[in-house]
Amino acid sequence: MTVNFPPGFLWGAATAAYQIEGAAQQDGRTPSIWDTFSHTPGKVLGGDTGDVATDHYHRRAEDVRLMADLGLGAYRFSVSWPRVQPGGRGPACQAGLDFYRALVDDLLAHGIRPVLTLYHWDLPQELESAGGWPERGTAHRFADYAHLVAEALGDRVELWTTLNEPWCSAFLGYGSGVHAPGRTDDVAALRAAHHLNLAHGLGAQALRAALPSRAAVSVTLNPGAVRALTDSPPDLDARRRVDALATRIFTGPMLHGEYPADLIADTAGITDWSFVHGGDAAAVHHPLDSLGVNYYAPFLVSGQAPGAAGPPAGEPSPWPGAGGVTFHRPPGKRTAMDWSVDPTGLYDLLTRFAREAPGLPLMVTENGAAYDDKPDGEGAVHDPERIAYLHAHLDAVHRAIGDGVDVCGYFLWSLLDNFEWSYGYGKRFGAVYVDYATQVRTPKSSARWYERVARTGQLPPF
Ligand code: GBH
Repeated sequence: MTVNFPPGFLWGAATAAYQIEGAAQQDGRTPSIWDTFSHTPGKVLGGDTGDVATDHYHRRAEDVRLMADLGLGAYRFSVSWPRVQPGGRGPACQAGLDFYRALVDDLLAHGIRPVLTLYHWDLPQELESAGGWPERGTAHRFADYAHLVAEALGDRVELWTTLNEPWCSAFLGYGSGVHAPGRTDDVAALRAAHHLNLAHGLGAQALRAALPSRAAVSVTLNPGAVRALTDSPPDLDARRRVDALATRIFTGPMLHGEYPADLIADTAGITDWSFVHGGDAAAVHHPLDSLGVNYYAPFLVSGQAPGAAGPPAGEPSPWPGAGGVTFHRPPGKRTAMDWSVDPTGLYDLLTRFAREAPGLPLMVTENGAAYDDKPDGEGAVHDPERIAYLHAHLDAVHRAIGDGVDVCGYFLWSLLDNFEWSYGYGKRFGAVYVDYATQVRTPKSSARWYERVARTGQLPPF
């Protein structure tokens, strides 16, 4: 049976500025929290930094030609805030804007739709030094930045995304501290989550005001596909708590105009949420043109019976208010990240949002896997596991579409091997292999497989 996707379905690949651009100190760019973090010993594996990354800042034209060669219809990239507005406030940096304008022009010249994300985790360090996302002012700075980029690129970019995965920014950045800025403070993490919601709302309003009416405004989340270990009440309660902290803390205000009552109750011992001002919920609840869903792997959780001893206190965690929850290693195949391979999680999320937000188109803005790719004697890179991963997940997307879910596109993470945050360059997610010593790009066999899918709109038999 051939698996056909609807006509007009967007086939793309995704990247993020800090992971690929390099040129960290060029043309007026100031440091972001990821420059500071990666240059702090012990924070990133191998001491890797994004100083050079895949040198995309200098190889932009070549990379766009590569996308065209791979038959991509769309490219999802992020703008580096400190490159276009050094220090995070005040006037634009023209050289920074010129880079993105040239990128967008190259894409359009090759018939590739630019999908622009304003914030993929690289907060200007100056704003972190002033308090970062736990401070309300950062949301207002973000809205100013959104306005500035919309003024510069609004004539040629039609798909706009405010934030990428605010969960990671809030809870890995300020809760567990494994991402920049590396703080470990539950209250700060919850405040950050709210101010990211607010930044999304104010940013979306700023975009609407500056963009032509045909432009679409979206946000990308990494909603949790959470499974309970058993059907026991404590396990189901653990699932509810993790779902609130992973997903509903964002979809509550963004899609429904309020924070979930159970989330407020679960976190009552940590904060009274007085940082949520009257009017914030309405600001966050801005009508969206689509919702971006990033998916890699599910969570498997269990709770504890009433009266059981709690987990050791004091361990930094990205799950404030979910102290009694245990995270398990799901059975089955895994990737080089040690994440399990479970396409049903993607199907479950897509059908859930179709029920929860009827009429809101969904877009899979990231999906992919890391494997230990190595060139063979001829320099070719064969990655059959990645092809199997992509095939299975695209099949899940197709199944959701068949069940009536409006999914309008799919973006493979990632176009290129790149700086995988706290794992550095050791983890390769690319469809294209990068030899970091020479910056030579070699499409892996998965890239050629994906090219066929993108060009035909069809999954080949497996
Ligand atoms: C995305 O983050 C990012 O948007 C992208 O920049 C990144 O390169 C890509 O994915 C690959 O990592 O941490 O073991 O509990 C995804 C981050 C991955 C965070 C899954 C939560 C849950 C499994 N998410 N993770 S675990």
